[in-house]
Formats: sequence, C-alpha cells, structure tokens
Amino acid sequence: MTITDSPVRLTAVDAPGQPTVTPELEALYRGLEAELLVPLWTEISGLMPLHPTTKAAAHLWRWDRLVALADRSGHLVPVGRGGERRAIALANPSLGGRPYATPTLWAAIQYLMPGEDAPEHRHTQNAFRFVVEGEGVWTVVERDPVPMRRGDFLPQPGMKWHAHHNAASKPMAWIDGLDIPFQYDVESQFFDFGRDAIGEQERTTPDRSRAERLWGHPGLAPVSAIGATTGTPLLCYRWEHTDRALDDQLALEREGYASTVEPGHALVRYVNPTSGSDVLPTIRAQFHRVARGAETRPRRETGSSVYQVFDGSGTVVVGDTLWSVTRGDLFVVPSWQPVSFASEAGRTDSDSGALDLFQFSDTPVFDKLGLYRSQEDS
Ligand code: GTQ
Ligand code: FE2
Repeated sequence: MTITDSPVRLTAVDAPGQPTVTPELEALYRGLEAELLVPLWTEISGLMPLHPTTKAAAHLWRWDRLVALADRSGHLVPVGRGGERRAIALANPSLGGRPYATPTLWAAIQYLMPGEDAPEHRHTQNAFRFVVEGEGVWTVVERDPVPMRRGDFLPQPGMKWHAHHNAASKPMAWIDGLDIPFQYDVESQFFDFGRDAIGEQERTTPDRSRAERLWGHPGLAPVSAIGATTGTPLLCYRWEHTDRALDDQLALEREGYASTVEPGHALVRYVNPTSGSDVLPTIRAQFHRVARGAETRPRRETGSSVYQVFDGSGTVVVGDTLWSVTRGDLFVVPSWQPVSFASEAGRTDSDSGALDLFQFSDTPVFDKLGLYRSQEDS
C-alpha cells in the first residue's frame, strides 16, 4: 500500500499538548499513515471526551404527519414476505440518514389495513409495541394472540416467533421499539422466517392472551412455570394497570405520603414479574405522569431515550431545545442531555390536565456494563 491509499490521515497542528511541527514530525506522520497507525495524542479529546458527546440530535416528530404518511403507505405498499412489516422508522437527523432514532434504538410507526396480516418471523432483536390510539390488531407471539389497545405496552423478547393480524374494519397504527441499531453495531443479529400465514386458531381474538392469564396477576407467579426466561414472559401490560398505578402515586402524594419521584411527577417502570428487572435485556420502558401545572427538574443520564406523548399537552426541554408537545408526538433525548417536562393545563386535551409520557431507553445495556450514570441539574 502506498501512502496515498492509506485511510489514515494525520495532520500536524501547532496546538497545546501537540508536538512542535517540524519536517521530521511530518515525516513521522506519513510513516504512521503508511503503516495504518494512529497516535493517541492527536485523537485524545475526540476519542476520550470529559463527558458523553452525543452524535445524535434531540429531535421531535409530529404524530399527525407520521400517521398521514403511514396511511398513504397503507394504500400503496403491500405487507408480505420479504418486506415483512409496513413499519416506518424515525431517522435521527445527525445519524447520517440511517433508520436510527438514537445510536442504539429503532423507533417506528407500524400500520396495518383492515384484515391484513404481517407474516411470522423471529429475530434476536428485542422489541415492543406501544399503542397511542386505536384497537383491533392482535400480535401473535409464540402462537399466543395478544390484543392491542390504546395505552397497552407489549414487550416481545428476542427470538420469539411473532406475526400481526388486523381483525378490525379500520386501519391501526402503533409504535415499535427495537434494539436494531445496537445489534447491528455489535454484530449479533439472527433472523428466521416463519409461516407465511398464522393458523386459524390464532385468528381467534380472545380478550386476554395466555401470557396474561398465566403472568398477569399482581404479585403472583405460576409455580408450574417459574424459571429463567430472557426477558419478561408477560406479553402485555394493560393501560388500566398503568393508569391506576400513576393515579395512585399522585393521590398518595396529595395525602401526604412520599410516593412520587418529585412533586407532581409519578413514574412507573415496566418490569419482568419473575425478577423485578427490566422487561427486555436491552430496553427499559417507563411511563411518566406530570400532574396538572407541575414541572420536572432537568435530569440527564448516560444512554438515549425515545418518548411518545400519550396524553395531554406541555413543554419539553432537551438541552437548548424546547418543544410544545401534544398527543402522539415522538422525541429523542440523546445521551447526557438534560431533559425536563412541564404539563400545560388549559391547552390540554386530557381530562386530568396531566402530561402523560411513554419512555423507552437503552439503559439496561449501560446498567449491565457498569456505564450507567445520572445527574440532576438544578
Ligand atoms: O413488527 O416484527 O418496526 O421485525 C421492525 C422490525 C417491527 C415487527 C419493526 C420488526 C417489526
Ligand atoms: Fe419482528
């Protein structure tokens, strides 16, 4: 290889901490380039910054625009084997046009027309669905049909067979979250195609899944089935439970008990009923309720999050960026960017005046590797 073919480019600069620029130094740098070598002293501030310097941008997508484009896709793009899903991913503006909401997380709107089926497959990527509006789609996980309705959170650990089926007479939209970018970067992905059509038995649309009948009773685990699973065995966390848990936290606070993370801010995490830990090995999911007129303190953490406004209206501040948000809007909070929320009573469409936010993040990855840090800014 000649020097001009080398992808390594070293520039001698006259700067503090850098060696004096001489013809000999230039010759050394050409020699290093030719051998594909890079010295630390030219790279250190970029490679080893004092705190996370994110490649991702804080960005907001409006739900009404996403739904309009998903609906157009519904009329133009069939769902079937090969393309697999009518899913449209958020592409962070600072990540080179790739379908990455953050450096580790995929977030997409998925859309099924009346009567449509998305074919069965399985993959190592961990996934979940969250429903901000509508009903009528059943996701069939390991041949267990699970109905999806507004407010429901449906985790789906890696390598479980899954298909989706719209049994209703209307189209339905929901969001998907997956660890696709993370698994792409660490090169861990496997994918298998399943049956082209789900069985007749799975077209039945029971009100509750088998997973819920086994695992969906508070504080109780079926002794016949206790055992280690990767990710949660409970395939749906219903809105009525989430709503009540948040309501109770705020009610207890009003009664004088310490029950919220901070005044007016109720927060729950979706957990694996067998262990109390995160529902998926790479993804944490949480739900925030900011009471009418309340605001949260700016907080930052390592790792990135995607939020969807579930109900209400308010303002969100991420670093220097401020958005007015309303139902369905999706936004990204990059690593180590301070984020705070305020509900906006008066402008709200929710009954309570609260701002309800669904959040998912890559925190379990950071947690397991000892890289998690958080900080409150005052
Ligand atoms: O529904 O199975 O948004 O496999 C991306 C990949 C959804 C799914 C996505 C998937 C799915
Ligand atoms: Fe999938």
